[in-house]
Amino acid sequence: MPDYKKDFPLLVKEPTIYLDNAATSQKPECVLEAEKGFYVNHNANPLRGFYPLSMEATDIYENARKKVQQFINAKSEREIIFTRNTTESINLVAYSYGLSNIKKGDEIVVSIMEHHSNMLPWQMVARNTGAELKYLECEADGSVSEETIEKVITDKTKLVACGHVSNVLGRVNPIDKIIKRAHDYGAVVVIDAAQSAPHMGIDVSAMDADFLAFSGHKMFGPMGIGVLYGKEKLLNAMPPFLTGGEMIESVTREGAKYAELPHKFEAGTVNAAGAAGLAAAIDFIEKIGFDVMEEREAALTAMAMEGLKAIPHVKILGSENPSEHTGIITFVIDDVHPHDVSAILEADGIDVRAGHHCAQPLLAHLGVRSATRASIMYYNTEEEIKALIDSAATVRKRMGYGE
Ligand code: 7TS
Repeated sequence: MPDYKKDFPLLVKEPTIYLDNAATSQKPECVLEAEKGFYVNHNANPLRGFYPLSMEATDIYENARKKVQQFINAKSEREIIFTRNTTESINLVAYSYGLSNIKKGDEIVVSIMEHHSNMLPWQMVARNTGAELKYLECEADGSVSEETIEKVITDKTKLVACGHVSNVLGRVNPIDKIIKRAHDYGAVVVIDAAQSAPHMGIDVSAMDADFLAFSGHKMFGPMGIGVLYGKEKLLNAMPPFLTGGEMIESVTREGAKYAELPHKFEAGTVNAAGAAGLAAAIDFIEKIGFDVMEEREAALTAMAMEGLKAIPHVKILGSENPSEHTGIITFVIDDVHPHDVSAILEADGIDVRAGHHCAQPLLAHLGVRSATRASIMYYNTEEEIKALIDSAATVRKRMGYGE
């Protein structure tokens, strides 16, 4: 197997076994160089000056937008808004689209699997408009049945918010069915692709999503740059989210004429260095190939699940089938708090996540207060997975239980 870690300076330098990739991925050298290269060679405020340096900065920023457009197969660059992260992208839709299009008597449907970032903004919209919030429930294995979709999405539904892949269960949601049902009733759909964008190709045109959000930092890019895709027709009709510089055509004492898309939604100085880093991350993904990444991740996930399942008192949340986990394995160990589990794994040099994973309603739905999560990226190795299994197998003993 090729040494995939060699592209990642931190993984070369640190002996740590990094299995918290769903929180943020490590960054390859080319991304670090692209971000640094912006400041070293092209630093000026983009979209403002007419001198060469500023125009170079603008080109880098706008070329990154083109790259994102192609990466997710959007029809136009005007449909790609740069934000700070998934959370900001979803809040933009909630404040701008939600508050101006949803009213009392309408229903908003949110899947119970959502990260708080794709749940709290809709609770806010419901509170502020008087609309009713309904939850799309899932089964214990994370599946969502067609009957559930048909029951909860009705002619009263105005907006559906759903994750592409759950950050706890790792399962790919039936978003084609959800989008089709929502569109049959004229509702718009917001897809949270934070956990899918790093692992699989996304085609917003084929998917027919109305809005789709993801973060650069989970897909090898820098922190502080995220994306909101929105259909041009919808974005055009929406009021700005934030106002101020950069997002205007002209301003008078009385008011302002806003800039055209996409700049209408990008108030203030933009994160051009972050955009350059994200563009480099997309090039990097395309060089390695999602097919190669998916194959590695599937093999490592299967190995981890098989090993963990064989340990007495360990229970994995979600599907039994490793191919339905997108590299995410969330588990509980009887009688041991996940914080203790993660502290023991940490003592063996393994970085995992413990807690509620910003998905408290999902954990409550599954009857679990908190859990430990290992999340895999293609650069992890069999030896690391073996270390995870071996360490997990000792947890109960090290906590003083017989077995
Ligand atoms: N949506 C999903 C599905 C996520 O997994 C996360 C972050 C977010 C939204 C928010 O992304 P941000 O970039 O705006 O912060 N998930 C995690 C996690 O699982 N552990 O740490 C962050």
